[in-house]
Amino acid sequence: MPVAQQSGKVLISHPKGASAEILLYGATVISWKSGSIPSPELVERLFVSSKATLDGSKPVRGGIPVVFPCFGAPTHPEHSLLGQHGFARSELWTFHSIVMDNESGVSVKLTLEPKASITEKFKRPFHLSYIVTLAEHQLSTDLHVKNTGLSTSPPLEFQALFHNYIRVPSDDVLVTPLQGITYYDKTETSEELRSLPKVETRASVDVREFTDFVYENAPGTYEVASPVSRIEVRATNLKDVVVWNPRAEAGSKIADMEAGGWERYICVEPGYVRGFVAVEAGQTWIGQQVLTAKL
Ligand code: TA6
Repeated sequence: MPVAQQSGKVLISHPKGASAEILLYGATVISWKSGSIPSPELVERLFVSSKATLDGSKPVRGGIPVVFPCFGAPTHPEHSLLGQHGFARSELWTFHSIVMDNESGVSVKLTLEPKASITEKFKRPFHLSYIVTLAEHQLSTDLHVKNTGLSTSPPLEFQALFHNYIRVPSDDVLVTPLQGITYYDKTETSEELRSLPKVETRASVDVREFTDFVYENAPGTYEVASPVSRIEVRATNLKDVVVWNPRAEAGSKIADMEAGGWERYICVEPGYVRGFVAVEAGQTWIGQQVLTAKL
């Protein structure tokens, strides 16, 4: 059965064995099992903390949380009542339809529309569609943001990001290519220093130390390589990318982080988070990522 729904999840499977699970809460992908051409064995590619809350009472610690309409603490006046990373990851989405089901893969569509839990904090009209596609060695996620306002209404301004928790040994993972890219270091202790642009000098970025870097106008295609896995992240309309791992000092303070969890993932998060996307009334913006298992 390529698509099934059970206990608040959508389960999709590929004829050649790959699978994914999407929690309707937050439209959070909480599992992606895939092989690769050099290594066909199916392995879990995402990290979800064993202490993650999956009952819809708080955002999932792991998988692929959907960040919308703001990244981090809100900075736009229309987002001022929202929490960190916005509301998309902490609302119940609706399973809309099977978009594709053939030998090349399976696509499902989830939707989110204004409802009281949202409109009490976010006043702009919108419609979100989230399309998750599973291929033999790939998983892609497309976020469609439509400004459903009247033609006379102002543009809908937002940020969006796919908060990927990629399962790897964090002491042995390298992200390329980021050399020469401007970034903002959120590990700095003052707002002044956090706002200071730096330039990445390393040919490969590791997360052996506490890392929380927002790379601006980044290449859009990234390789996340470790001795045991290699994932390519290819982003469209997502000009920035965040690399995050809290390491022990910060990670041990995260309530729903399993003991030592920071040793087992890296967050490589394509997004549009420096500045805001502006979508005119009646128009739709699409941000996409394609994750390919290469090892
Ligand atoms: O994407 C990196 C980041 O913004 C970090 O600063 C850290 O806060 C992480 O997201 C997790 O945020 P969360 O709200 O899920 O605890």
